[in-house]
Amino acid sequence: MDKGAFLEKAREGAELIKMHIELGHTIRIISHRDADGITAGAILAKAILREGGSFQLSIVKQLSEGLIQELAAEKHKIYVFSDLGSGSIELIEKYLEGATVVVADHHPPEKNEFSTDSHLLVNPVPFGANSVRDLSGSGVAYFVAREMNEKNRDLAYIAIVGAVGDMQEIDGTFHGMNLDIIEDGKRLGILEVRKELRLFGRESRTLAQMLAYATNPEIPEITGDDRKAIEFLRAKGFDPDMKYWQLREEEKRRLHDALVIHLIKHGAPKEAIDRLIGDVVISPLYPEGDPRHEAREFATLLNATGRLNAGTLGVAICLGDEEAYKRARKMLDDYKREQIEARKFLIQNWSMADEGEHAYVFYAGRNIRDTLVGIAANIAINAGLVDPEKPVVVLADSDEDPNLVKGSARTTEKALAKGYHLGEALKEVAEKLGGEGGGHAIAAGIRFPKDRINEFIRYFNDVLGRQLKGGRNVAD
Ligand SMILES: [Mn+2]
Repeated sequence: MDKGAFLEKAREGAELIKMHIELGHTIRIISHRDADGITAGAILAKAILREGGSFQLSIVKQLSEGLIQELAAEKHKIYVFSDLGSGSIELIEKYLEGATVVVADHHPPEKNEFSTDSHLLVNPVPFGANSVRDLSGSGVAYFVAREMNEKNRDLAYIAIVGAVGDMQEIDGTFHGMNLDIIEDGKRLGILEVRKELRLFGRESRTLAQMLAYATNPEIPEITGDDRKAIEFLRAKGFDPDMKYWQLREEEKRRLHDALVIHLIKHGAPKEAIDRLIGDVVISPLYPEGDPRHEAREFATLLNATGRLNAGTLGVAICLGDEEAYKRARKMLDDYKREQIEARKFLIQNWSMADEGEHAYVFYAGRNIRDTLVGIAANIAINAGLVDPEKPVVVLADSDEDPNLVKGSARTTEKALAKGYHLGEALKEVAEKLGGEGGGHAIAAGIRFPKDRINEFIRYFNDVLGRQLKGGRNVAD
């Protein structure tokens, strides 16, 4: 890729932001709610603070037309979009015409440049970068920040956490301009890249958990089986309760060898082995055993704050706020506990579910939080409580409005093959009940008045029945 030309764009973006800081304008930042977007937002925020500027930041799930209109109504002089915006160039031109806009993103853009002079796209893709491996949104933000001030090189670790969150090194190694960020970080002594076991949990999981929950790659006959994981580790002379970070270098090598041999024996493909041992980024800025010490665990923590609508808490964590870190940890623990309790409640009370001709409907009242109904419906399927060829709906009282229930429908590929489309079904039923509904064929949601649950059950079964008779094949 043409790095020089890309860096020139980053410099232009930096100049625009600095100019508005000098003018005393608040920099309006909008960033994506995954780990990449959260780190990108944090990098820009830190860079602005460093120049003595002020910012206002939102972490959002996506950039819709409505949101851009709302942003326009705020009437800021400058908007900076990070890890999003490349797919909304025309909408940005339409609604933010009078303002300065910098889009610092890595997604393939709608077009290579804005047509408005005051709008700037900083994106490596038009310069030949591969958006999924050469640079992430946090990386683009990093280069803009570095052009604002050399000191911002100290954000290199946060930038790499974002890259890892986007799985830019999924094949086991970093590529493209991610390597330049790593160089900066190494030079400052704030990060290290090791050839290590890339399974999740270096800091916080026991070796047994690390292997039993391994998904990327899966370990044949061990993934999903705690007992087998423990047996494997004991047989190779490891304490299954130790954590990876506690192993001596020689022990790590012995574990790698044992796992590679295990994979080869079970006929795993070469790329699975490449992905098993590879680049792992750690930072001496945090103590060993702290999830922030290793990039993947840090990214997972940030992703979770985003999903719980607490992305700005994630940003605060990136900025080094210890209180924010503690609050996020507690939030995640609570969330995990609620999930476990929801699962227990569902399994113990499943006999209360209404089994109709085409669907199961389970009303949980206030016993399951309305944010967990989708997870609950999946639990019903995965725990074997239902016939997998019949869709499942879990309903719970709405947290926001006591007169409403919120529901999620889930099903399996097997059921879809029969012709069901849950999104279309819930949309139709919601219209009849005076609610809102829709979604994908396999997963959909609905909200409707609580006193109409019985009608819901009847209509939903009817609509699904008609879908079968229509004999339509589903693609979604
Ligand atoms: Mn991204």
